[in-house]
Parts: sequence; C-alpha cells; structure tokens
Amino acid sequence: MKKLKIGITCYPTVGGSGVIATELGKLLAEKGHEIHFITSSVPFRLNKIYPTIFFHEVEVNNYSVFQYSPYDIALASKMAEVIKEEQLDVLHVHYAIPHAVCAVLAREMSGQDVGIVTTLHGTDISVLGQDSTLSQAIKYGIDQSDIVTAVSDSLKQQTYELIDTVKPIETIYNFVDEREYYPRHASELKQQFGIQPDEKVLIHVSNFRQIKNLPHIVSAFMKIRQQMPAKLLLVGDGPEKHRVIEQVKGCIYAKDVLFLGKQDNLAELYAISDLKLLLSQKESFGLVLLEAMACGVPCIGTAIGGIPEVITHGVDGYLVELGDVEAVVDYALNLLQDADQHEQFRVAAIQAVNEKFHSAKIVEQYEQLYEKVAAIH
Ligand code: GMT
Repeated sequence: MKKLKIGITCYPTVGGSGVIATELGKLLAEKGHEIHFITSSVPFRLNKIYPTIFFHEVEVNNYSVFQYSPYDIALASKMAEVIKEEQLDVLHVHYAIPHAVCAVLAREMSGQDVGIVTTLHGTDISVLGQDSTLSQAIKYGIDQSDIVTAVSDSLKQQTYELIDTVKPIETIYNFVDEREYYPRHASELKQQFGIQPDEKVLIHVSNFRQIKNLPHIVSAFMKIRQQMPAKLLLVGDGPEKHRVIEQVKGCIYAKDVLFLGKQDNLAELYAISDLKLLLSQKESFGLVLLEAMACGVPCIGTAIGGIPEVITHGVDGYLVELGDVEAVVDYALNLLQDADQHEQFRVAAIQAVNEKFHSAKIVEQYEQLYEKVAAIH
C-alpha cells in the first residue's frame, strides 16, 4: 500500500475519542505512514518518540477584544498550514464538532485538495446532535467530509435519526493495543490494596459524568456485597464524583469501595478484577469494555447504544435494561460464584477482542478508506 501523509485532529486530553485517534496514529506510523497530529497539546497517549509522528500545536491567542477565545479559527488555520506545508493526503478528524467543520474550512483556506475523513464518536451526536445551536454545523461537517465513519452501528443509526443527512456512514469499531491490554497476574497489587484473596473485585472506569450512571453501580455493588466478600474499584474522576462519595458514605459497606482517581496502567487494575460494570445511560461503544475484555475481564453493561455490539449476552458478559439493578446483581452473583462459567466468559471475552475488534483488522479498514479518499483527490 502507498505510504500516506495523514493529519489527525482529536481532543488530546483524556477521553475515548482521543485514545482511539492517538492509538490509530501510532499504529499507522508503525506501518510506515507519516502522521501529523494537529491538536492543542500533545495527545496524552503519545508517550514515546516516533520518527514519523509529528505534532503541530494549535495556539489560541487571548486578545482582550475577544469575549471567547477563537479556538476553532486557530485550529482551522493550523490545519490549513499543515495541509499546505506537509502536502497531506488525508486529514482524519475525530469528533464532529468543531473538528469536521474546521477541516472543511481548512481545506478551503489551503486551496489544496486534501481528503477529509470524519469519525463520529458518540456525544458529538447523542448529546450535541440534539442541540439546535449545533446540529446544522454537525450536518455541514458530515456532508462536506469525503468519508464519515461511526464507532458502532447504533451510533450510525442515531446519526441518521438526529441529523438530517443522507451521507453514507461506515461503521468501524474501536480497538485496543493488544500489546498493552492482555491478561496478566498481579496478585501483589491486590495485596497492596488490602484486598483479601477470597474477595472478588468489581471495577468501573469512567469520567464520572451523569450519563455514566454511577448511583446504579454503587447500589448494585452494595447488594452483591451483602451476598459475598467483594471490593469495588472506582477509577476516574469527573463532575459526579462528590455525589458518589456521598452515596457511598451512607452505605454499610462503604469501606469496600476504593476510589482510585485517574489511573494510567489500567491493564494492571484489570489483572486484579473479576468483573466490570458499565451501566451508562448513553454509550456509543464503550471502549473501556473492550480494554477490560482484552485483559480477560467479563463485563455487565446496559443494553444501550453500542454496548450490545461489544458485549455478547450470555457468552462473554451480560446485558441489562437501564435501571434494572436487580438483574445486574443476579448476573454478577452468577458469574462470581461459578468459577467454571467465569472462566468460559473470560476466554470468550479475549476471543471477541481478538476476532471482532483486533487492532490490525481495524487499522486496515481505516487504511482502505484513506486509500480510497486519497485516490479521488
Ligand atoms: O465516554 C465518554 O464520555 C468520552 C467520549 C469521548 O468523546 O471521548 O467517549 C465516546 O467515544 C469513545 C471512543 O469512540 C466511545 O468508546 C464512548 O462510548 C463514547 N462515549 C459516549 O458515547 C458517551
């Protein structure tokens, strides 16, 4: 395949869309493509030097005349500069707003015929798509992109329901770097956290926003804890954290909930975990599910958005209706009290990641799109 010059724009701080964009850039660079990240800071997963990955910082000046800093204009200008100077073949933007619109403006400004690929990640449609001040701009970004992808069939469907577009949208699932997320032993870590060998470990990882539905995680755990020795690891930080802390404080098993804050080496935490819970109200995919499954941790998730495309009910995890805490408890006890079944689910979870979501397969799907778009420009 022809080696391409690919620009990538994403939100570089914590968040699934930034993780996917950065991991994709790294894997593309390893395959010989030249990657140009155009972002406001170095993407947090870009943690080592790659000779063919370049970073172009978007700087926003704060002139007193501006009530709001013009980040979008600064981004479009930087994109236009990089398109021209580096002679990019493709600009791949993650998250529709403002990135897709900025890419279209940048193409105009640069006067170059660069291909634009936009990947929709979730809240750019499920939340922003419902906002009448933004939906026209989202539609414009989608319609003017050469190729649009969504991270699940569910998100693709939701895009057609919320945005008035007929643009073909291709589903390309998320992936994990299997060199980082794999099953490992970490019994010492369990000991360091003061977790007894007979205690089961449940884990939830998120940005603690309302849509992640933390109150149901805590309620389900407390009911599970009544039946068996267990600990709940709550990993992450966000606006709902103080409310969760208050909820936990009022519970009889408060000491069995460990708030770990933001953590980098999630694979080590999954190594001591027996079950993952993700009971979101909205979730286009649930990258954290895939990370857990790759490490051999079965998951229970709500049958919402793209989660049913990641968890196969009764095979590698369980799906529950939103709000059905009792079902979460029943399924969790089933799995945690039956070592054979847990092992079957563990193996099936790893197999699903390797077959349906393997990084090599997903990166190839993106490469095919780049090739297609580069050929017509
Ligand atoms: O989960 C979040 O709230 C962060 C959000 C983001 O914009 O990074 O994640 C979205 O993109 C991820 C990567 O494609 C998906 O795995 C998440 O499911 C999606 N979040 C939502 O749809 C709420």
